[in-house]
Formats: sequence, structure tokens, C-alpha cells
Amino acid sequence: MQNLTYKQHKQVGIITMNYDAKRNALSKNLCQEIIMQLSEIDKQKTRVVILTANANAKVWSAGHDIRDFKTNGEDPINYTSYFSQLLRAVTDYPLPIIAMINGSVWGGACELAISCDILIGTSKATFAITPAKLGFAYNLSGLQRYLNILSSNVIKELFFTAETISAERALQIGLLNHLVEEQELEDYCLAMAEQIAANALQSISIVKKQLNILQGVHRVSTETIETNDAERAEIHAGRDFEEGLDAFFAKRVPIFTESVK
Ligand code: YXS
Repeated sequence: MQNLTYKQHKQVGIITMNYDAKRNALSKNLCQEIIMQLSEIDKQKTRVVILTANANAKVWSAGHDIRDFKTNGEDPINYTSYFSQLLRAVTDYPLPIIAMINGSVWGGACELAISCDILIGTSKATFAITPAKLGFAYNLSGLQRYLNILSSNVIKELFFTAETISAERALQIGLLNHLVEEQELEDYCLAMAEQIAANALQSISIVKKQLNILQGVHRVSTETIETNDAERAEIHAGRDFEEGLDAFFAKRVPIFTESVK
């Protein structure tokens, strides 16, 4: 694997994102490597998985690889996208996954983190949900994931302001399960992983599976999804998204001009 490392600690498998040059941006390669690594884990020997970044990485993940975005209306996070495949691989994985967050989390990486089962971070675990900074239209499945763990008014604040929130605030709103000192993080996560590993795995796995069923219970009709996706495609072909991408690559502040109908 080029973009991640893997090690086994007793019955815990530790996946460490290792694409620091691009701040663990969720590129096609990194997403596919995480999916592959999950599939390769020997479930006879491994009972819990931890997903983290290198200890010295300032950024846990910078979110979706912005270089893959196009302004032709194409939806980079549609159902079959490598990004959505990664989120489903994590969400549907039969073993518990702990997100060990030792750096800042941006954009789609926030959704990767909440696709894990338990989130444990240090004071570096800040979160910024940034589609509004890019002129990007997020999708129903992503918002459903957020609704499963956060209140609607908090989700709106995070999406509308696109502001970075502190780890303390993330703990307060329930985005983090635990906030620990940097030097304690790995031991804390391993201790919880081993505590879980000592319990009946089938009992745990069926709870994860049932919560996925219940959380997906607010099914929306195909027609609603298609109407919504058509509206999103319009936004992705619009001026604001183009300006958002241009500004990102030019490292300048975007100037958005599109209004709502
Ligand atoms: O210039 P080089 O080639 O060295 O590359 C730079 C950055 O371009 C690259 N990089 C990224 N490449 C693709 N996609 C990204 N998301 C991304 N983020 C960073 O990594 C190299 C080092 O970046 P640099 O110099 O900015 O590092 P830094 O340490 O000064 O700053 C770290 C960050 C994370 C604060 C900064 O890179 C940043 O603000 N990145 C963008 C974070 C972001 O807005 N992510 C949202 C992506 S869009 C998405 O996830 C969703 C679809 S949505 O927005 O809807 O939630």
C-alpha cells in the first residue's frame, strides 16, 4: 500500500493514513487502499479496527481530493464514487472501527470520521465542514449520516458557517466520544479497543448492523433522490462551484455571486 500503513496490536488492526504530502486528502488511491485494507484484515485474528493518521501529522485528513472535482455538473460524491464506496465500506464493516483523531478534519473527511463507530480525539481534532466554502452541494446520504448523530440546528451551523470547530466544541455537540491528551491518545484508543475485543463480537456486530438499519430508516423515494440530484448537478455546473475551486487552487478567498431561486 502506498498511502497507508497497517499494523496489528494483539486483536486490534491499526490503519494509518500515510499520504501526508497531500494532508491525507481522500484521493481515489487512498480511498481504495483503505477499502482494500479493510477487506484484507483477518477477522479470525482481528476484532476491532482503528483508523488514524501519522502521529506527527497536523491534519487527520483534508477531505475529498479537490483535484478530482469538475465543473461540468458531474457529482464527485455520487453513489458509485470512490468516496461513497469508502464511506459505505466503513459504515457496513462488520467489526467496530474507532476513529483515532490526532489532527484537523476537513470536508468529506468529517463524514469519513462519523462513518466510524467511535470517535476519540485530542485537542488537535478540529472539524470544518466546507462545501459552502467551495460552492459544492452536499448530498442526502451524507446529511443523513450527520442527522444520525447531530441535531439539525447544529448540522446547519456547521454547514452554513463552514467554520472550523474546536475539539472541545466537537465533544460538546457529540461529534467526539472522548477528548484526551495527545500523549494518552493511542493508549486510550487501544484500551477501549481491547475492552471491546474482550466482549462477544457477534453481539457487537449485530448492534452495529441494526443501528445501520434503523438509521437508514428515513428512506426517501427514488424520485426525491433524482430530483435532488438534478438540482445538485445544476449547482455543480454553476459559477459558484467554479469560483470555489479556482479560489482554492489560487489560494485566495472565493467571491460567490449565485443567488437562490
Ligand atoms: O500544493 P501542493 O501540491 O503541495 O498540495 C498541497 C495542497 O494542494 C494539498 N491538499 C489537497 N489536495 C487535494 N484535495 C484536498 N482536499 C487537499 N488539501 C490539501 O496538500 C498539499 C499541502 O497542502 P497545504 O500547503 O495547504 O498544507 P497546510 O498544512 O498549509 O494546510 C492544511 C489544510 C488542510 C488546512 C489545507 O491544505 C486546506 O485547507 N485544505 C483544503 C481543506 C478542504 O477545504 N477540504 C474540503 C475538500 S472538498 C470536500 O471534502 C467535500 C466534498 S465538502 O467540501 O463538500 O465537504
